[in-house]
Amino acid sequence: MNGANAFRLVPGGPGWASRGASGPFTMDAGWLPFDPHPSKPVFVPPPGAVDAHCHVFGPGASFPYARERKYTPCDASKEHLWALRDYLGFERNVIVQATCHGADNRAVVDALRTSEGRAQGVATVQADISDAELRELHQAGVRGVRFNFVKRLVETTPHELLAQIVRRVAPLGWHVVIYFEAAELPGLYGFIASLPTIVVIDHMGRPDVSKSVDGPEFGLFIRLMREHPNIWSKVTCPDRLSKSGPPGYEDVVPFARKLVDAFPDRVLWGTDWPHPNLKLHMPDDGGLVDFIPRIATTPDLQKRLLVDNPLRLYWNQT
Ligand code: 0GY
Repeated sequence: MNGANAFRLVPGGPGWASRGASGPFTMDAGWLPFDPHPSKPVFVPPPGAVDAHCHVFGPGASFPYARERKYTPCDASKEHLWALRDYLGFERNVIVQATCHGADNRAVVDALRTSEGRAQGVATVQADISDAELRELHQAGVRGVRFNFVKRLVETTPHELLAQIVRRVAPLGWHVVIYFEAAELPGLYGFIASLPTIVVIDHMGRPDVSKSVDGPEFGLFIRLMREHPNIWSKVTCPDRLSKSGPPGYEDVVPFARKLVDAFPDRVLWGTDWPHPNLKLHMPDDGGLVDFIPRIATTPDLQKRLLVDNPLRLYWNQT
């Protein structure tokens, strides 16, 4: 993209739409690529805003997808991510390692290293990772590890192995990001509560939003956060949780708003771009940004959610 052929990648513009997977890979049949025409949001994020949950996929020709993956996505490059960041009015990203790359963090590390300090990351590591490899990830901007308990995405890892990983990364000041579905929380409660680091739970612990926000299922999640001041939540992915559907995702609002109101200093927000594994609809990324003021209803709550909290956790800025 240099010289006479230079053009600026803009969401919805030339070169934006997904071309599928590259290299030796074929995108899964039925896979929905990211929105080719995201809207420009009406809500303007405060200066310094961070998209604290997003991914890069490949491109497969440069960063091969993992052998053990459960899906083959569309390529979603760092250049696309930076263009989306600018278009949506954000300044920084937290890039989370996705399961299609297994424990091979090269695509994320490459994005972090070339982000000019505007992206930090969350990696997937195995218990036998060397100290030198951990240091290298830290130098690139990795500040957390992700444990995934969603059975359609990964094979189960014993808690003891995960605890070993925590013992390795805690001295670096890293936190643990955990992805599970609400039905699994009773079985995971003790393990999560035992973790000594900051713990960030993806997508509000994936509540069943057809149940009451004041009922026992979400009540257990609230109790986990209330009893453990080291536990944070991402108020992300209305598109994954909603049964009422787009564009309003009305049924998700009470859940996210409850967390933002109760724990304003322990919530994060992100697009989840490029939205892996959605089969029914692909969210409009601009529409997701316009969801923010419905769950963080004052400028103060919006600033904490989008700026203060992620800068404290990922950039060590208080
Ligand atoms: C998400 C959600 C999903 C996928 C992954 O790492 C992943 O593959 O996290 C999902 O399929 O629910 O947060 O990206």
